[in-house]
Amino acid sequence: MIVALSGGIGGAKLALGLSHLLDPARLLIVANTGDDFEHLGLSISPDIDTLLYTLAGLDNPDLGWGRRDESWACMETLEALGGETWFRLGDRDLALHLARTARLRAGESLSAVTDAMRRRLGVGPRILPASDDPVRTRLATDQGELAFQDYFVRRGCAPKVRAIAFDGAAASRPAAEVVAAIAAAEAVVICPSNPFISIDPILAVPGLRAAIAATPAPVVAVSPLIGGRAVKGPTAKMMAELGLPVTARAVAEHYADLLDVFVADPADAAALAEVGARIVAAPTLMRSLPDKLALARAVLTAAGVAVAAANPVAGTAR
Ligand code: FO1
Repeated sequence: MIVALSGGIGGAKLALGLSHLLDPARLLIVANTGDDFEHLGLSISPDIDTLLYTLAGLDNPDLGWGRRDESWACMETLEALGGETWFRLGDRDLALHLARTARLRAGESLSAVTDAMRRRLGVGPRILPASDDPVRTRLATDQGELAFQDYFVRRGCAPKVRAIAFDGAAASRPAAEVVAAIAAAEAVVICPSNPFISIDPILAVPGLRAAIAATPAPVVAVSPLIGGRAVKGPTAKMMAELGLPVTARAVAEHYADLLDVFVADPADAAALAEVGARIVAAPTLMRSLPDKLALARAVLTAAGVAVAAANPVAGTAR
């Protein structure tokens, strides 16, 4: 079993690449839930949904979130009725939130609901939240304490971040199977997601960081920065505001003792010489499917995992 920790768009891209190289039963994706929130009476889990849509081939290539072939009739109508439309929910995307919210209200766990949606959308690899208990990223900023989506969407990541906390993490328990899967893994992959708002909320679930530190499996992280710049999102800006050097090295050091291997873009690999982990240089910008396959292959090879020949696993999203 390869266990991949993922949040946001970059993580989902590598997860897609991995899904093409591994039989579905051999890949477990652990999703960040720190971005989750209740909105318009709906339980929204953006990073789970980005994974579901990406692996189902339904992701919106322009937005990076939500569904392709979307319509916005509900948002337009809600606007006319004076409802909140700052968080854009497409008509088809809304159906997923309605289905999830109904099942959660009926008492199903987030893991169970996510697995039901995965099967309905024809996604092969399992996707699990890091925890079924609520973990919510909150940011202390120059505009006060902000909930994640308020910071990220409503204010467009403009506030200056001073500190990041994960409400509920201390009381949260890892989702069933995640700890066992990590302990028995062939490899653990930390995807090129924002370390602070996508990976740290996963590592903040008691027992998960310890499980990763203790597993005999190689732990391989992929840098989300290229040449000191984030591929997408606020990673670089956030690092500067947190007083960290905006470098791949600072990311590797952030994961500290967890890493066996750190995969960085050739632009950064040279400056990573004496970092504790073994450094592997590989192009980390993923625009096309071949890019995603190549990085996934480099990651698995770095972890010593034998992968199939060039032919992608049949029936997986493009
Ligand atoms: N991101 C935005 O920047 N604007 C939006 O209106 C927006 C809506 C949205 C709806 C559903 C969903 O699953 C994700 C959505 N996102 C939106 C992305 C969301 O903020 C995620 O938290 C980011 O992708 C970071 O992981």
